[in-house]
Amino acid sequence: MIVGKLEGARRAVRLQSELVRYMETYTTKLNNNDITEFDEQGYLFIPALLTPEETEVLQRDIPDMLNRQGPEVIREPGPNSAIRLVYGGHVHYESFRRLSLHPRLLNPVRQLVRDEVYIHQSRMNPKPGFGAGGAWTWHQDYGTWHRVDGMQQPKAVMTAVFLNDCTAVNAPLMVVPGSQHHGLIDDVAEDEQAEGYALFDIDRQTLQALADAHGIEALMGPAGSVCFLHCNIVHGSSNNVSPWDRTIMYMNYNAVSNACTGTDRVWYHNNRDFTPLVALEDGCLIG
Ligand SMILES: O=C(O)CCC(=O)C(=O)O
Repeated sequence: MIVGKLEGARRAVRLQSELVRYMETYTTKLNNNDITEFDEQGYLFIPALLTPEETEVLQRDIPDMLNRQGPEVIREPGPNSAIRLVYGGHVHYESFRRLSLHPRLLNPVRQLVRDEVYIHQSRMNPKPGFGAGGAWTWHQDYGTWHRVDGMQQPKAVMTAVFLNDCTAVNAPLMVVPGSQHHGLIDDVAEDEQAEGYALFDIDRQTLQALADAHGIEALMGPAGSVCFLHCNIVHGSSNNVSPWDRTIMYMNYNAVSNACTGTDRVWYHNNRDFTPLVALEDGCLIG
């Protein structure tokens, strides 16, 4: 079996009627079943929420992002290593600014958070192939945002926008469904490898218990898929030994009523502009 092509999913994407259905549904709002699924599972995965044309507009800016030289670019440990993260794309690139205001992201996020939202941070994780893109140990993003940025409540949603196909073999993002119900986990250690960003690794016993109780799901789908993730969901990923890159853009939104009180980190980690975001038109990426 050739894994990594996702032909079935792609065929579905090509079906115009299917596409129109997605766009009409998600431009306006999530239905009650979607919201219940998110509240129970801690994530809501929508395959091909962006069309191939829209996704291509975003993909075009990846090479330039990978050539940036600023402190917002974080490398894997070691000399001449690959890029692990690029923060702040929604400020530096018009395409990602539009993505951050896209109604197919913003409207669902507002519904899931039950509030107006602002961008807490955005980051691209390119996870290149041939082993260059490193693993992510199991963690909760709220762990960092609460401990470091002073976010008071877990009223934030991460959106994972797939810029490449994510398959079983190119190190997909993995989640422990329902783990957000356990709240902020205290059994953590600050990751000393995490230079240029902060990460709190969940200890093995806790992860074992959570995984035994809830299982682990890999998030897979074609480029353009989007997953909305509760900020307390436990997640991680392995390194990418396949030949295919696995780039995900994370747009992370916080409720305006839950604005962070910390001021230690720079804007691209902890954005201090809490102005409620206003969605653009649905065609904003290609218009
Ligand atoms: O993209 C991945 O594989 C994991 C990234 C992640 O966990 C994070 O940025 O918090």
